[in-house]
Amino acid sequence: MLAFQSLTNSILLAVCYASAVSALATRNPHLRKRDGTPLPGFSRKSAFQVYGTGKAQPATFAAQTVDEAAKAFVQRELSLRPEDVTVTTSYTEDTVKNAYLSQQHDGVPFANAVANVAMRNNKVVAFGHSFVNSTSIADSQPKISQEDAIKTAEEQLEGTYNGHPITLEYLVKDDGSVALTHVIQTRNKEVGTWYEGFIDAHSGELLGVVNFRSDAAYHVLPIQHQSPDQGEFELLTDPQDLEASPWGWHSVNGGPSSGRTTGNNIHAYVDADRFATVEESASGDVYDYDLYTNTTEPADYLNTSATNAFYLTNTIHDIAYRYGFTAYNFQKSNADGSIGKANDEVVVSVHNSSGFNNAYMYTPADGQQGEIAMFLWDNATPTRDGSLSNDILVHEYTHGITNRMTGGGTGRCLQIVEAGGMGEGWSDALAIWTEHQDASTPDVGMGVWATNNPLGIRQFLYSTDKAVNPWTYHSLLDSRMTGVHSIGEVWSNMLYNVYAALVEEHGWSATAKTDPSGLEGNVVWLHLFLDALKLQPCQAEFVTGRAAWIQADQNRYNGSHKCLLWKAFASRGLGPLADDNYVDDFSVPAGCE
Ligand SMILES: *[C@@H]1O[C@H](CO)[C@@H](O)[C@H](O)[C@H]1NC(C)=O
Ligand SMILES: *[C@@H]1O[C@H](CO)[C@@H](O)[C@H](O)[C@H]1NC(C)=O
Ligand SMILES: *[C@@H]1O[C@H](CO)[C@@H](O)[C@H](O)[C@H]1NC(C)=O
Ligand SMILES: *[C@@H]1O[C@H](CO)[C@@H](O)[C@H](O)[C@H]1NC(C)=O
Ligand SMILES: *[C@@H]1O[C@H](CO)[C@@H](O)[C@H](O)[C@H]1NC(C)=O
Ligand SMILES: [Ca+2]
Ligand SMILES: [Zn+2]
Repeated sequence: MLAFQSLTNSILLAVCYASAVSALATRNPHLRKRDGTPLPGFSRKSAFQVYGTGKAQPATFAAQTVDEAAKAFVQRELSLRPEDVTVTTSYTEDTVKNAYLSQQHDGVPFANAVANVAMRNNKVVAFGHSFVNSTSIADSQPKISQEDAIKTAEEQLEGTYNGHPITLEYLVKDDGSVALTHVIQTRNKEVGTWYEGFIDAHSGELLGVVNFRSDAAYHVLPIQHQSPDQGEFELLTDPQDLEASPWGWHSVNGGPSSGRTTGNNIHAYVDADRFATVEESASGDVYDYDLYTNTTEPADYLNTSATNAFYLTNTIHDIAYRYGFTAYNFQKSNADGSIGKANDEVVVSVHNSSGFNNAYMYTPADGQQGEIAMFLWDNATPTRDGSLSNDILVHEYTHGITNRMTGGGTGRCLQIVEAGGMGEGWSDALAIWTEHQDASTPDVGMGVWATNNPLGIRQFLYSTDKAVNPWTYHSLLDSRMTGVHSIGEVWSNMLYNVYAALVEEHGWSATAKTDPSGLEGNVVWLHLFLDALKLQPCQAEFVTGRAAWIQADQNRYNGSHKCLLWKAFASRGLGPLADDNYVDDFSVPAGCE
């Protein structure tokens, strides 16, 4: 078990639904076959007008039913014959009457030439439409049979026809011409798709697809914000990185979505009840629990906490995966190609009642589930919640990364005190890496919000300035070094100095979390971080850890950052002459002066 802080130290947008009727003219770029081939979307921009208190209508209007009035209005506005307009549905709410209409030709309705009219006090208050004046309309008699259209739909949409009655509808194409289509629903319960395909009833081609599934969305504190006082909660749509989590965050090996905060990488649940995962709040994977405010008690925003913990730990899985945590990692299935044993996703206990003012992670060997316990912090009022403190979540999951990557997945290689201290240091360092929003390298603390203390839970802020953070290699002998967390402060601050030097020299990439291919300083830093874990020996020490970073740079970048790394480590006493006697060496190797 690795605690977040030593126990003695107890001082302590609109949502993008890919829905059937979208006002967006652009097509959904996520609509693809499983091999990545794009599918034709379904959308047509509508003209829309609102009329304030209302647009006056002829005297007859008042006596008409909602449907009659709306139909007559649309006919008048667009100079259409009665047989060209049909009311699809209508209803009255409070004082507003709403009608939805579609264009029609030869008795066949249009799928994507539609209108909506809102009426109030016998006036029209809003009107939207995507009707067309087309001179090229396909014949209303189909040439392709329904059976053939089903075959095409099933093949193209990689699912099975669900038996829903097939309709014949006109579909306006991008060029304004109008095709006659068979409309067929297909589902694939294994991969979680439900589509409606528009198959050209003359050519047999798939012309359009409606996706009934909403994108995954999570009401969370985005990872770059350390804690709720540092940024706003947002409803993030599809934050999963499909390169790192090819089945998303709720499916195992392409199986159906769990519909809950459980999946291939993470099982986030409440306290000790492993069945108490949070359920999606609407269709699709939508976890929109907007329950937190800075005066709410944690029990009243539990679902927000579990959603945030689920999002955050999955995101760290995805980032680490991109940078090489693909062996001995934590996944239920390794069918994505991960090396090692499966059935070891991380289970995260949110609002864990076994403690306060801390958090911890268990990392058994590859093949056994990791466990994270997130506590409440009751030294502030109202009580603060570790599951909303992104730095604490990253810190905990990173224990899993370092314990698994050092020594080949045994979970036994960061056991001596110095190695355990480095473990704490890596965890803080990676948390800070996720928080940068530009190339600046400010002084930064850990657990500042959770403890409601500007210094957070460490003795100094992390800093390149020795006046702010004085720790050097020799500090390991300091009387203030009372355990792994203090040792971790020294290591983490060295790594922060390395980070600052790399970013100063090579710039900063805003896309580093999902794109590890750049040569910017923050990208290089995270590559070296993970590469070095694989290289370093079991029970690493500062000296061997530093040697692993320099070797990692040789392996990946031909040693092009060698002198920069030496200088940064040496600035904190870990130069080439530093050895196990903890004497600071501020020199650099010949050739790097
Ligand atoms: C079709 O064109 C006529 C003449 O320009 C116009 O009055 C009418 O509103 C148009 N109808 C539609 C559906 O755009
Ligand atoms: C707290 O988390 C631990 C670690 O995963 C778990 O074993 C335990 O059941 C959780 N709840 C309580 C009340 O201890
Ligand atoms: C939290 O989620 C559960 C389902 O997982 C639901 O039953 C409950 O109503 C939600 N609570 C709130 C306050 O939304
Ligand atoms: C809570 O948030 C409000 C508005 O967002 C802010 O004005 C207030 O200072 C905050 N209170 C605390 C205790 O952080
Ligand atoms: C490293 O050197 C090799 C051979 O000299 C070269 O092919 C490669 O592109 C270099 N890589 C980098 C990152 O500089
Ligand atoms: Ca594993
Ligand atoms: Zn820790």
